[in-house]
Amino acid sequence: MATIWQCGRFEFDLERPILMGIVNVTPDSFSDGGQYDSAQRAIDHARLLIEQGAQILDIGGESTRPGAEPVSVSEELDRVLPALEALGSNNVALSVDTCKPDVMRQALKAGADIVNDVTGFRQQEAVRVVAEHANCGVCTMHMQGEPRTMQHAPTYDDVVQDITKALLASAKRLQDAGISANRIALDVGFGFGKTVEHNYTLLRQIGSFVELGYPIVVGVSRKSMIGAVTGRPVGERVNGSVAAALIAVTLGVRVFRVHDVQATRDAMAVWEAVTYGPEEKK
Ligand code: HH2
Repeated sequence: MATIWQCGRFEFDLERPILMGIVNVTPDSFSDGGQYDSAQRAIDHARLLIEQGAQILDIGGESTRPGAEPVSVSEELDRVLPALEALGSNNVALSVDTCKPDVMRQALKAGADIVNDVTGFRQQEAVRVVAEHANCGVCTMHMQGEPRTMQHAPTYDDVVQDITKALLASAKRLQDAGISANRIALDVGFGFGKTVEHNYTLLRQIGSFVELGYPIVVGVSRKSMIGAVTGRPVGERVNGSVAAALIAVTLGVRVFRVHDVQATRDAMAVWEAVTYGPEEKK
């Protein structure tokens, strides 16, 4: 199991769980419903997530939900750069959620510590951009197909084996370009070209991904796999999402991409108290 994750200015000790708070600077993300569609609102929301205990902010300017409108490079930069600039002095790592090499390049120049690519660095240019940076973290995620069509009958021979192979191939491409293994985190990509059954098989067996030796990022927060088994709409999936994160931490996952930082933090505090002994907070 990985013990550290090198992310630009930060080196995360993966003994303890790390929360990556989601900051959407998009008018159309499925879960915020456009609430944080301006940079200023996103920045205010990010500050709240920091107070609640986020150690990483994952800033995204393009929704990846099925059917979302594509966004140009300049529009995406207009959304994410003000947030990166405003949040750079908060002692929190800044991640940029993008699959565009030009956005990655500008975001890294503006101080981003992590590049999170939901397409798993499919574009060789994206690999080059992160390889040129001395020590940024990278999160490479598995997605079957393209966002617009990925939920049309996704199929696998063996979902765990197939995704393991794809993630190891992605890590190898990054390492072949000169990125050290301790900078690379893997993410199975819950909901990205997966049925509810696939998602729960992956969660049940997430420990086998932990054994690959890279930090594993889990992003299940408010997703349809939570809605599918609770019957709850997006705004009422916090309890189910926290339950899934808690299951993942017991299986060795240490990095959680979440909307509900406070609720997840509290659950992790209880897990840490059981695992390491209680530290009382006044
Ligand atoms: N999920 C979304 C976006 N980025 N990145 C990683 N590494 N893992 C994920 O599971 C993941 C991700 C979902 O994106 P979107 O549909 O825009 O919704 P939101 O950003 O509100 O989660």
